Amino acid sequence: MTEQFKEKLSMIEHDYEALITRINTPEVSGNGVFTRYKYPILTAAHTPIAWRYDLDEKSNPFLMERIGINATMNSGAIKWNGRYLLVVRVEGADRKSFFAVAESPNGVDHFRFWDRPITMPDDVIPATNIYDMRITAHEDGWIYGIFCAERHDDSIPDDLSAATATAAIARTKDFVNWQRLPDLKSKSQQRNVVLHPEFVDGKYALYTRPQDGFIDAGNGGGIGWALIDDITHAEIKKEKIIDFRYYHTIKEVKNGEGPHPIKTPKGWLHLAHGVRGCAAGLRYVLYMYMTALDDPSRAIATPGGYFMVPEGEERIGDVSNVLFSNGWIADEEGKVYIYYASSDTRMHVAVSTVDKLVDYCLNTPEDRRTTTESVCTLNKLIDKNLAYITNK
Ligand code: M1P
Repeated sequence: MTEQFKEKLSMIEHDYEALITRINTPEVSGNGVFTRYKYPILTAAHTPIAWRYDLDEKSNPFLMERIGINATMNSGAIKWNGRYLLVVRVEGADRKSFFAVAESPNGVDHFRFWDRPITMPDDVIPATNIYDMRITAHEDGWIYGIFCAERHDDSIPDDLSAATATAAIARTKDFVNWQRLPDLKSKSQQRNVVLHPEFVDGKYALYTRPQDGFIDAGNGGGIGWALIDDITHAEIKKEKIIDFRYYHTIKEVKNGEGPHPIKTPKGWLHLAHGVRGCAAGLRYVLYMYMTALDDPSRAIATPGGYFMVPEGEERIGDVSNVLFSNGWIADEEGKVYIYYASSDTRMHVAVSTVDKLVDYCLNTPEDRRTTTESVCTLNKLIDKNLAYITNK
């Protein structure tokens, strides 16, 4: 190895280690509901050097990157053997996404990718692209990953952008070896499908997102719910909408379940994304809702408006003005680590607690869907505060 090559390699390795071991710090300001952290937890530069460079001087004398990585985004999450694991959607420069596990000892920094990406077995009909895995440690003992499998829509052969979205299902015990099950059978296209962690009426339960086309939710209506007899041949026979879209709200155009809900003594906490159109294109924000413990499909709290929106550098990326979350972890102490991607480019964490999120859901006024009602809601709080201040 020449001195020059050695020097360049050690610089690359040094910078990489500095990035991986960088301490993340909580942002001081905020709304009290959650705390953002200063640095993204995963970027394309966090992917291992051995994935991007050919380290042999003979075949790569200039030590240039050979395989470009474009983004690290929409990640499933789970606490596993005491470590915070993300199943990251890594997108190559070739626009293909794949899954790779990154783990951290504390949930907010030191995320390091495992040596190899996940080799996901293909379905009977191989997909062109797979992405956005939701992870569920189900009470049946398996850890499931449900993700979108995208294929060209061959019924429109002349349109190179025509695609179909299907929910693909796989399960694992160790995140290395995955057993692929048949894709979910559904009358409509599906994306953002999530497995509920418990049996409901003795069946597997799915949050769904029926959609008319690959992009358009169309008449899909919102986030759906379906009970599944056999997860090894999953088929939606009956589907109902449990979280509707409405005109002039943050979810007017589309919505989709995020990670599987967190069980709390007061109900199931849900995180989802809502999409609206504007002159700048589509705007993706995160919102929350809660459902009943005895029936996870029955809403008991629907706080109005968004929970989180893109801020600062989060606003800019491959698909700007997007926050998307498909992973969160509630740990033993009641802390909640919300993992979210900004603008389809990088991963971040925000930290809250189960108690705060339940309080947020139960006490944030609903969206009553007109200006008059919003002003009325606002005045109620002002009246209460004025009375409180006067009587103090
Ligand atoms: O580009 C924003 C998001 O668009 C899609 O989400 P949805 O199906 O809700 O519109 C997905 O492709 C997602 O990966 C992406 O982040």
